[in-house]
Amino acid sequence: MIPADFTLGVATAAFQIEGAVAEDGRGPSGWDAFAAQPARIVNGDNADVACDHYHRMADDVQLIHALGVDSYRFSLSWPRIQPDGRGGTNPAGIAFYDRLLDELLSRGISPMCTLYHWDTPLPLEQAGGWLNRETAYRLADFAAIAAELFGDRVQRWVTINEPTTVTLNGYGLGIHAPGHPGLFDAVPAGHHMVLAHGLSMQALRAAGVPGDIGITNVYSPVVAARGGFVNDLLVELFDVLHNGMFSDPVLLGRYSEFNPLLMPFLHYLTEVSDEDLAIMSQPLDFYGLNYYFPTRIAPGPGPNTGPDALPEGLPDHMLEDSPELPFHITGWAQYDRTAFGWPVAPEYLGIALAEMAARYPQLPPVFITEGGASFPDVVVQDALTGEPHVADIQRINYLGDHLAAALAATAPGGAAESVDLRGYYVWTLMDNFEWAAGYSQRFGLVYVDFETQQRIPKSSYSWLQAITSLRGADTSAVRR
Ligand code: PNW
Repeated sequence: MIPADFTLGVATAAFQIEGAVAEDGRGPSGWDAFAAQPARIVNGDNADVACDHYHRMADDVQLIHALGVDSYRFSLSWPRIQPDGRGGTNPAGIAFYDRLLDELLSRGISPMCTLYHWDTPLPLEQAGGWLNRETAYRLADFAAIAAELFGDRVQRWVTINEPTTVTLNGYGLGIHAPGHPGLFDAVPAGHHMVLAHGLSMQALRAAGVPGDIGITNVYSPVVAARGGFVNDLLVELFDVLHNGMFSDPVLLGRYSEFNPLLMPFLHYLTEVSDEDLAIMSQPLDFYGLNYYFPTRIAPGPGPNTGPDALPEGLPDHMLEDSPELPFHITGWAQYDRTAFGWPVAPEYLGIALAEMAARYPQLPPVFITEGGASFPDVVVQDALTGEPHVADIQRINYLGDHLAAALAATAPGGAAESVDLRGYYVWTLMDNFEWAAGYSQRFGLVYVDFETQQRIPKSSYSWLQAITSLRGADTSAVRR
């Protein structure tokens, strides 16, 4: 049963849906520049049009309204509001978010606003992006601007979305913007982002915004493919790099104690002061957790062969064949996989919550700020109505099983019973620009025809509608 007061929402990000990248005074972002480089994005796609949400915002809010969810998580496009990432603001960009917020509130949808979902203004990217500590202070300035403009209407603020992914994909592997590979650079980039979280939170608090404030981190439980000392060490190392490095400073005020060498190494790479750690660890009103899949790793470079092999043609970020790294991500024969190749393992969401509870005794209330899956959705004519239809049964199962796992784990007697779980936001409202995968991965509850911009609610949309209206009642019969 889903408690009557459990928040259900849908999430998006500005760069992935808005389009209109050169309109009404929006400045370019690092992601625009990255997508314009050859061979960066699947099929050479870019986000110039994306879902054209900038022009279709009111219709899209109507889709959220008809869905019946309580809350909408969206992100502000920093270069639309402050095109240079410093200095003056852009009235037309501000007006767009004023309209969006007013539209949401007039329909009774509670806004959750992410300040930074990866679209760094290009001038800041060119000045070093997250390698440059200055960027953290620029985001804090932007937070103050956003607080002043929108603070009266935003119920929940997320400072930064998934610093992990920017650090590991953008800097470590170089497969996301800014496309800057190198683990040694990734570490300072990560530190500056978590610092930016703390500084932005200070700015929001100083402005006295009435809304709650949190950060969103992605969490992937890490397990060893095989037993043995080296494997266990790898698991710990990957767990620190992927999970701990971003949640420890926020929730514990220190970096991992996993390895006594790690702190000196971190200090060698970047400036980490007690003052930084104090800024990073200010108390949160809530913690945002994104969960997609667990990670199973083995020592040595790929490629995977044998029964655990990953399917062919996966995006690089699965690390399935990374000769430059001392480990690789392996397949997982017992699990189904999404179109991205991600294992469908709902029980690991319960494990993720239990691990969070064990690691962080002071964990504030938690919102799962993203969860969802890409599947090869196809549009068919509905047999009864003749209308176009997408029967995405796998997505319904994914969402239902994950929601059930999260609720069971946090219920009395569950493995994560101490976690105060407040809600779940589905990633994502509609198919959109899936970063390096372009338009090749569809995560939406609503199908988007990127030729015509037609929106077709999938079966999962109707399912979530039903689930939402049945909160407080026994929904086990409609879960599948
Ligand atoms: C998240 N991983 O990114 C982002 O917040 C969204 O913008 C994105 O569209 C969504 O998940 C789906 O990808 C992730 O490899 C990127 O572990 C990569 C990973 C996880 C999340």
